[in-house]
Amino acid sequence: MILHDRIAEILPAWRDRVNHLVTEHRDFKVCDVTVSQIYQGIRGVQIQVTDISYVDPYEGLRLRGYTIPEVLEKLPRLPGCEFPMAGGLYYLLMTDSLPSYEEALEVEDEWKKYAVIPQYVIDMIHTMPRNTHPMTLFSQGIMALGVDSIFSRQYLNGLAKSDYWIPTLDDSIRLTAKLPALAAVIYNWKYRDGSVIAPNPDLDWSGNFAYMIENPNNHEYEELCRLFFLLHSDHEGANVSAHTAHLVNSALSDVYLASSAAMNGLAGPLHGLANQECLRWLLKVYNSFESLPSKEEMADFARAELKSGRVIPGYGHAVLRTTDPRFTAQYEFAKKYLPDDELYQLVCRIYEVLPGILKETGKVKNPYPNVDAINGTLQYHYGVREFDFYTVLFGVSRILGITAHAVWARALNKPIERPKSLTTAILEERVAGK
Ligand code: FAM
Repeated sequence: MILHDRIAEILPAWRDRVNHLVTEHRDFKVCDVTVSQIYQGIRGVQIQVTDISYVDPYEGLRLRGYTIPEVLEKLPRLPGCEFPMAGGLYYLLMTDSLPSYEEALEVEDEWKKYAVIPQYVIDMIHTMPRNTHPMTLFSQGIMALGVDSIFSRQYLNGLAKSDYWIPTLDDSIRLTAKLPALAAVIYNWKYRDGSVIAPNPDLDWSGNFAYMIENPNNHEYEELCRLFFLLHSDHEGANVSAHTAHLVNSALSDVYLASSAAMNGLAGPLHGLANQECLRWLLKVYNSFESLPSKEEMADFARAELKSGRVIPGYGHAVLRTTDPRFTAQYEFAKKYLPDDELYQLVCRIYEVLPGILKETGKVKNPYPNVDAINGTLQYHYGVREFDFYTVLFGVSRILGITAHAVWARALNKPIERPKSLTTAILEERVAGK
């Protein structure tokens, strides 16, 4: 397959670069770790290398070196579509180059071969209690698909270490192929009549999700899916979900196990679940006013929230120090497709006043919006109003990046991860100079 061919072509040069660093500069010190970092989430400690994506504090996310505007401009799109095919994005993440139109289509065609969800997975989901969180169902579904792991089967048969990446890529293509259908099975069962709608072979990977949930605004919602799935596909290698997948996969657990574990991390309120909190807050603001608040009213509301010790969801970021370009891309989408939507207008009003107010606090390092400040508004507009499902959409997209990290970790022969933990007493002795 085209992804195998391209990776096989570029892999020797990548292995040479890594071998050179590890053999010629093995003792070069990358960074120090302080006591406070150990106790505060290993924040800022440079523990990972990944070439799939990088988050620059001032430019935001770069995918394989390309900024979000560049990716949106350069990736191939289907005729009549405004946003790129996810197949082209996956080619970019997996290899280190932009695909041609034909190459992007080839990934899409490969996905179509494996897009259908086996009946046993549907049955498993349908036997769960109705109140099961959709992220639990998503994680379970991914694990259940893993019975067909090619990596796990070949590993038992004595696969050479230098070839681990090949069945990891096979598994990655088969898993990612099924994600829109898996998400649609969960959505239709949790919130609709449980119909299972087969993927439409005439549609691309992203557009198919809109089709399988029978979204009435199909064309525009398909476009939103193309944009959303692109924007959420990766965000460096050390956030909770990416790092979890890397860790689990480093034990040679296959990508189904690793991706499922990643989704369990993404399901946390401090990570992927944050987007539903943002929409909840936006609706709270919306419901507090009879109409769109004036700038002064909005400013008073925000100051009162801060005074009562609450954080303003959708604003701030651990790494970014500017408006998240993923926010900007969706903001532009809304400006074009839903300019009269009142929630979108509220997003604009908040964007006008909130950075100044957060700056007044003197402590918020990034007073600008992150991607979650608008994500839910767009889904809500198109009738996807089940908040607890938003993280599944995030997960569908993020597994594109996670599997690309896994393929490259195996291709570059990264070993099992095993950092060292200390005891409080050891730290106390060290700071006392003993
Ligand atoms: N509203 C109020 N206070 C905020 C704030 C916000 N939006 N963002 C940061 N602060 C406060 C923060 O609580 C901290 O206060 P204390 O010193 O009193 O503890 C201070 O400003 C310094 O924080 P920081 O260094 O600027 O941010 P952190 O790196 O600690 O935290 C966030 C980053 C994203 C957790 C934080 O900005 C926040 O809580 N934002 C609101 C929730 C949110 O939007 N989450 C989604 C994040 C999204 F990008 C994602 O990962 N899905």
